[in-house]
Amino acid sequence: MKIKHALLATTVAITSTVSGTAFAQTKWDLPAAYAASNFHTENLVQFANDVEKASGGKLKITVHANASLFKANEIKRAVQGGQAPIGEVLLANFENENPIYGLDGLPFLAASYADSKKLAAVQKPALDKLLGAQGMKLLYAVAWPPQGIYVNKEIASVAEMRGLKWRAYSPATAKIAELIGAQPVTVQAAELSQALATGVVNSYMSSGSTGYDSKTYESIKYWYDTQAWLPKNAVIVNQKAFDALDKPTQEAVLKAAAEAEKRGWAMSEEKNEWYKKALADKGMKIMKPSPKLVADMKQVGAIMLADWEKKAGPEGVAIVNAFNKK
Ligand code: PCA
Repeated sequence: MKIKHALLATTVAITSTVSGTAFAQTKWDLPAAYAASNFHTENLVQFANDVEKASGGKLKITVHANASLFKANEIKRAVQGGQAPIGEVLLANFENENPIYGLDGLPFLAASYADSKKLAAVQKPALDKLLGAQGMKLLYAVAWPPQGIYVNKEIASVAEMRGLKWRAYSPATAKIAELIGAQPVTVQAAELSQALATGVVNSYMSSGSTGYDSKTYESIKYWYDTQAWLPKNAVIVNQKAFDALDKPTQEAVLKAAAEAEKRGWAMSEEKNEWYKKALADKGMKIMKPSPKLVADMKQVGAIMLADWEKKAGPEGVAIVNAFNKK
């Protein structure tokens, strides 16, 4: 592990251009936690290509998909400590560190793309401040498609979900299990296929995207399209690594990041429809949740928001109020 991580340190190599002039090239490894074919990862690769082009080859970013360098929960700390100069994280995974990170992981606070964009805008200054205090910088954030319920039987209410073996990916998804009487097991996306295949879990909430990537349709037949929340992936950079770049390269990174954010949101919305069709083609039943199931889940959301506001205090409440006014 030590040797592998040592290789991640920013490397500067002297590269020759076609014309023969030498220039310093910085190489960044970018740990990411999701499948190479996932739209977030594809967007990251395009971001990396754009940076390389716009910097005239001065900065080369290599994306390492599927948690191959660091586990999902380790990426943030790796970027903070400089073991990785840059990385992609799921913000909601870090709610226990600070509630602000978990704001977009709360059921039914922001449950459409439009609301999710508004939430992202009011959350951003707080995220910038938090990450800044930890020596990092937020480059861009993109929402996953809306979260629904994968379950191995038909359900019409939360009462019918009691006792399910529930895969959680964040503190909030574990809390949902607790509130509905299911048994939470935390499993990150890279290990989800195996957890499903071995029967460690038989239910979870996530997007059509992760159901497709993990081949959930091989063991679970129903997905209830509850459209409960849209958690965001964020690309974060170690501030010192960023500051070490020359000005034009920094600008190239920021410009490519702004474009990646815009492109990523569009991809997410577009692929949401595609993933649902793809799941149905694989034999999965895409279900409209019953009014009772929706009402039950909204109650879960209300409890979680109240808890969140208590933990987050006045700063958090102010952000939620600003969102509600938008
Ligand atoms: N997929 C990720 C997080 C949210 C999502 O849609 C996962 O299930 O791990």
